[in-house]
Amino acid sequence: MRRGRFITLEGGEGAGKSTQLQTVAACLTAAGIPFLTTREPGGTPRAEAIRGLLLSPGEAEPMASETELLLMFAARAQHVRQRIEPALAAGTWVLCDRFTDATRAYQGGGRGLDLSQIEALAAWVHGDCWPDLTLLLDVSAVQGLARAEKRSAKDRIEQETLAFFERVRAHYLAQAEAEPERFRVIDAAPAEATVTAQVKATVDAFLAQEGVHD
Ligand code: Z5A
Repeated sequence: MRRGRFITLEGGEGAGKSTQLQTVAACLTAAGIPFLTTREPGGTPRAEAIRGLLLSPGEAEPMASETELLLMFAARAQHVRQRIEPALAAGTWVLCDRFTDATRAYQGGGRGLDLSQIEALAAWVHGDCWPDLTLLLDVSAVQGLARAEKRSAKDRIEQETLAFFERVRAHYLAQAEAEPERFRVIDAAPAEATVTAQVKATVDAFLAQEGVHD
């Protein structure tokens, strides 16, 4: 049985990940590939409960950055063991809205936590289970926040400053530069149809590379 492939979508607030997840899903469906869609933090009942803790706006007690980091990895441990690894081992592809690159960007770039500790947690929690393909939807923090604001009330992390989201974006772009074989940077600033066309072309090229269209 050939192991499934692991595809992630990343980007700042309002970059269009949820929207473009549907584009990737349509490409996989058209190619006849069995896949599941999921998200982080979350993806299993326990991990979704941790998501609630992470995103509910703070009452009197602020959340320490270290607590935030450890809860992200607590949710991820559950998700990887219960859902991602079993699916990949069974030959099912996994299409996930965010993964550890988000921790690097938000808790590392945004919060300024020690990157070597994030890498140590990643190695402990998911070893060599890394995405095969990561689509980074890149848009300015100002444009992304404007889109996200139109959609819903702000969660705890969305209440951060513009400078925080600018650091997140810079960190994502640095990661993409450091791992060009895994990342594909998509310009997410244009209208939705233009972004969709870029995503479709990128996923189709990946499928060809994987021999899916042979
Ligand atoms: N987080 C973290 O800190 N560390 C971690 O390790 C992980 C996560 C895994 C929850 O993530 C939060 O957790 C998130 C990061 C943090 N922080 N915050 N805040 P999430 O992915 O569930 O939530 P999100 O980042 O807030 O996603 P989002 O706001 O839902 O954005 P999106 O999925 O990228 O965008 P969208 O929903 O597809 O689109 C937003 C709106 O823009 C919507 O109305 C669309 O119709 C519209 N849209 C989409 N594309 C376009 C284009 N091209 N033009 C115009 N309008 C568009």
